[in-house]
Amino acid sequence: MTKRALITGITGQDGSYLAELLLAKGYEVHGVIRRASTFNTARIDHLYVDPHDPNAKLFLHYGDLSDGARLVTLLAQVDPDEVYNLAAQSHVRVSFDEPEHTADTTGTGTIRMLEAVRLSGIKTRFYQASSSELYGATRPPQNEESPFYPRSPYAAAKLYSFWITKNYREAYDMFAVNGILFNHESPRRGETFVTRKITRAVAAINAGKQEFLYMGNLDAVRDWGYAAEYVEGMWRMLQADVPDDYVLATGVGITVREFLEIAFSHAGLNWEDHVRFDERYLRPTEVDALIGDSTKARRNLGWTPTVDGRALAKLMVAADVEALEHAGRPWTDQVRLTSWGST
Ligand code: NDP
Ligand code: GDR
Repeated sequence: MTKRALITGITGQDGSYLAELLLAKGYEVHGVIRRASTFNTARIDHLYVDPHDPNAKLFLHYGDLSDGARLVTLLAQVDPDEVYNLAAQSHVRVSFDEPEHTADTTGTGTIRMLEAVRLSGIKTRFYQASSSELYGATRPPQNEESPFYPRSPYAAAKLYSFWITKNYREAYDMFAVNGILFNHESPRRGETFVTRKITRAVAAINAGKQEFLYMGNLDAVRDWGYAAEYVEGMWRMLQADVPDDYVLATGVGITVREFLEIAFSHAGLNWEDHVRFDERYLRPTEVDALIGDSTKARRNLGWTPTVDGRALAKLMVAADVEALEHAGRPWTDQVRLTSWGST
């Protein structure tokens, strides 16, 4: 029997890798996309086959986490075996500018999804994209037993989503799990997150198209892993015998400053010649250090990450240099680069 999955946030970084993974495993994949005035499917265009083609396995549907009724009709129509709730306003700095919108999408959006599962009467497994931002001010290393201390409107909204997912597991006996994922990156990472902002700037400076890069707090420590490996962990959580919550992390923490050093030197550049400070990139409350302990996922799920932040800096610089030299190339080329870079 072909398994069916529904992914919210399929047009994002993780959604695109997860869709690839599930299609490769033989799933029929349904993605929720937002109606926009311009195309927003660049990350999944290489996977798309005309739905009239009998071999089509990827189907896209309009929907939005702010529209609960639509989520009910969609879940009833698709009747998926697995639901991956990846959609969110996912930028921490932006959540201070748009706290109410962030609460609505990143927080209330999750209860709309869970209620849609319940009200549509379908039997499905549910994955919630929880985050290491939940730990906030808690000192590293952080694991499933560490206390939560959110430090942004984004993290507070994700905290609600974490607990409501757990509550639906206990209250309605749903197979609903939280993946508490530490930062994970790739050549498909959104351009305003710090790693991709740096690697795109390195490529532009290397090509003589840019001179300076304006940055905020360089002392923050993050445990950066590789998105393609993290979506495998999401899938494994939904294949387990018992629903449970898991941390996914590499266990290696480096500062933003070190990521800068590695990224610039990979292109033969000195970061100090090009990086300038701009206070607009500071956050009213910062998360100083996140370094995860993923022992539980390694032991119970057999999940083992192989790419850490230092390797990622090089992999992503190589991908952005290549992308700039061959503007307009489709994402498939970046997939090839990604595989190459991770070895
Ligand atoms: P992205 O920001 O790349 O993607 C977010 C996705 O959510 C996009 O597809 C976006 O659509 C969609 N979306 C946003 N708002 C809505 C809405 N109201 N209704 C429907 N769809 C919406 O995030 P990532 O892929 O990096 O992350 C995936 C999830 O995992 C997010 O929930 C994020 O918060 C969480 N997370 C991410 C981590 C990371 O390091 N990447 C770590 C821990 C958790 P569109 O393309 O139209 O904007
Ligand atoms: P984060 O990712 O907030 O950890 O959330 P981001 O890459 O935005 O910031 C990481 C750290 O870098 C510092 N920083 C800057 N950040 C950005 N974006 N731009 C800058 O110019 C800059 N200068 C310094 C930040 O202050 C921060 O300390 C990501 C998101 O993917 C969330 O959705 C996810 O839940 C968490 O990771 C885990």
